[in-house]
Amino acid sequence: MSKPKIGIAANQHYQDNQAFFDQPFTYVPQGFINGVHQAGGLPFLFPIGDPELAHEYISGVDKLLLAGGQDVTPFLYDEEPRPELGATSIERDRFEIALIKEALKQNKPIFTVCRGTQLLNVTLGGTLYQDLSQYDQWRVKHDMYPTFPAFALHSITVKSNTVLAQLFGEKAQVNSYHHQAIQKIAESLTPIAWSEDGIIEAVESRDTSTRILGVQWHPELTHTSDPKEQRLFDYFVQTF
Ligand SMILES: [Mn+2]
Repeated sequence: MSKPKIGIAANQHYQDNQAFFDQPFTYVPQGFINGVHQAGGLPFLFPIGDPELAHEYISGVDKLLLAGGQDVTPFLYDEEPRPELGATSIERDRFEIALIKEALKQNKPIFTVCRGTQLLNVTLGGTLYQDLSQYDQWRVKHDMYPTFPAFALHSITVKSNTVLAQLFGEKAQVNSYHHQAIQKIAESLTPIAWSEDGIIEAVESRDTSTRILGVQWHPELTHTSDPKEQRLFDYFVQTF
C-alpha cells in the first residue's frame, strides 16, 4: 500500500537572511517532517504562493497539515492591529486560507497546529485574541519561551468521548508557545480541550463527517520525547 501523502504548508523566512545572500527561504520545522515520516506518511511541502494554486496542491495529497508561525492578520476578522500584535504575513494567510477551503471542498482531513488552528478558526468565521492580555481570565503562562519544549508544560482538560481523549486521556500536559488564542469560535468548530484558565487548546469539526483536528500546542517539538504527541501524528497520517 502506498504511503499517505501529507501536504504541509511551508513558511518563508523573510528577514535576517545574510547567510543566504539576503534571499528569503522556504521552510518547515523539522519536527513536522520527522513526525509524518515516523507515522508512515510522505510529507510534501507547499511553498507560499498564489491562492489559485490551492486546488492543484490539495489534489496531489491525501491530507493537509498547517504549522505554526506568524500571528494572523487581524483585518481577516475585521479588527485593527493592536499594539501587542506580533509579526504577520498576509501572503501566507491568504495562501493557507485557500488551502483550508480547498481541503474542505475535496473532503480531505486537516490537522492544524498553533497558528494553523487560529487561522482555521478565522477562515471559518471565528475571531482571535490578538494578545492574551485582552482575555480577562488570563492566569496561565501560555508563551513559555525560552523554556525548553519538553519542560514548558501546562495542563489541559480534554472532552470525553473524543479522539483526542483516546490519544491523550482527559487530563494531560502540553507545551505552550502562543500569545494569541481563539476568542469567538467558528460555528462549524467545537472546542474539545481547555487550559485551566479556559483558553481553547483544541478544536474539531462540529459536523463529524468533516475531518478537522486543531491543537494550540506544538506536537512537532516533543514527538520524540512524549509518546502521546507522536500518537497525534500517527492518528492523523494513518487513521483520520
Ligand atoms: Mn497554551
